[in-house]
Amino acid sequence: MVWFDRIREADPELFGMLVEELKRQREGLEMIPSENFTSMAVMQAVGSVLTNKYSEGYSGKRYYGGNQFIDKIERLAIARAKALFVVPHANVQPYSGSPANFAVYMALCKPGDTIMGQNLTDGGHLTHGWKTSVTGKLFNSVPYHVRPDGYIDIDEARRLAKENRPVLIWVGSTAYTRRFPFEEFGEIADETGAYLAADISHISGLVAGGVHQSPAKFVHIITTTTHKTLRGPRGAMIMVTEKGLEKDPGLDDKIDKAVFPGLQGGPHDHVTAGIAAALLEASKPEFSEYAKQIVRNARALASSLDSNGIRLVTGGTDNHMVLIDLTPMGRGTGIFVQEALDYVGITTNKNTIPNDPSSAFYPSGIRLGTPALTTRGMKEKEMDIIGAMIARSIFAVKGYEMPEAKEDRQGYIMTFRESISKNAELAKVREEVAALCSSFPLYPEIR
Ligand code: DSN
Repeated sequence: MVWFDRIREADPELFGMLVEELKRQREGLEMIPSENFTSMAVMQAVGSVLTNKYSEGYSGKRYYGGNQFIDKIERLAIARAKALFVVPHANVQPYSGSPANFAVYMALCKPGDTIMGQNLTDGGHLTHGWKTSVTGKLFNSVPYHVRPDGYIDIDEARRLAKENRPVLIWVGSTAYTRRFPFEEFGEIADETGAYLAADISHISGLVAGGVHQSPAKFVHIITTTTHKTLRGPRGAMIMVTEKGLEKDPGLDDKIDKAVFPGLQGGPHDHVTAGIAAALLEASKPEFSEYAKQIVRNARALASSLDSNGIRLVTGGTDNHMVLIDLTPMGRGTGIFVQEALDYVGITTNKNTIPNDPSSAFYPSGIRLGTPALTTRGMKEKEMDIIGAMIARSIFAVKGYEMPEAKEDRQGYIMTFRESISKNAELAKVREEVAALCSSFPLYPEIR
């Protein structure tokens, strides 16, 4: 198969860029925990004729004609989502995670209402009420935190919920490496009358594969993106649970109306087809094995980092993610480590850690994940090697620390960037990364 042949003919400039990105994905280690490699089936669904269609509304109730096949495809995606996550209602139209979460607010809250979510710098997500997100501006956001050991402080969450009586509580986050206490949050919601929404964007593939507890019994609503551990296209879903319908029999309708016409226009039908394809894949025994391997790999990576002298938030992981605490290396060193790792071909992201002594832009952590490498076929043996390579890269840039004075920072970063290309240890790791990647071909069908 020659994948980009028509683009090559029609638009050589764009073709060149696509080829470069494919090469980057093939020749590097993709370790951003929210990224993955979809199957060719998912990519073909997303690149299909469905991108041509408009279909505002829902199956059987559309505003445009010609939707007889779109209706079938959307119903298929919904049926698969309901079966996989064992819920009575699913909406597969949200464009991505942030609009999905905002639709939940639109369905349940009025401006000024109190909401609760995990604090951003404690691992939470922007859309769970952080001050720079519209969700922190429109609503009275009362964040809960993690304890000094890095685990969610459920006692604080309970106390804050009782004191503040939120309309909506979020459980789920983007930089948390332990099991989410869904059951305890369910009790808090029951005790305070709040709606409880689980945002399982990061772990939905682990839930589908049976390696993380499902929140379905404990929460009213579940949101998830579809492109992280679930390994589908970029999109999202909102699901309503049995518990949600018991609390509010009109909740399914409220969610649907909030998505359309409340927030969005026409659904991205090509993505809906990709979601349907991914959900079928996720229902198979091979996917369960994949999910288990993601977690085994994350544990092996954590153990390798630990034995190579790298400190981890909470000391390890229960899921697909590891959060490195770089504070022993100095203040605000996440940017230096991210850039050094980029140089050697390991793609990660700098991230805040709980009680970060630096800022969100120059944080003191690095977030790593194993979903994409696991898709590529890597196992514990490779994680052990990769953990050691990451530790060597971190120590290779030890001593670089973000200047206190803001005006000195850009110049310092420029000097650092120049130094990377002259660093002999990083050059060695870069060669080792390239050799490792060449043994795990990515998308061999694409040429
Ligand atoms: N950008 C996503 C992540 O990386 O976790 C969250 O929105």
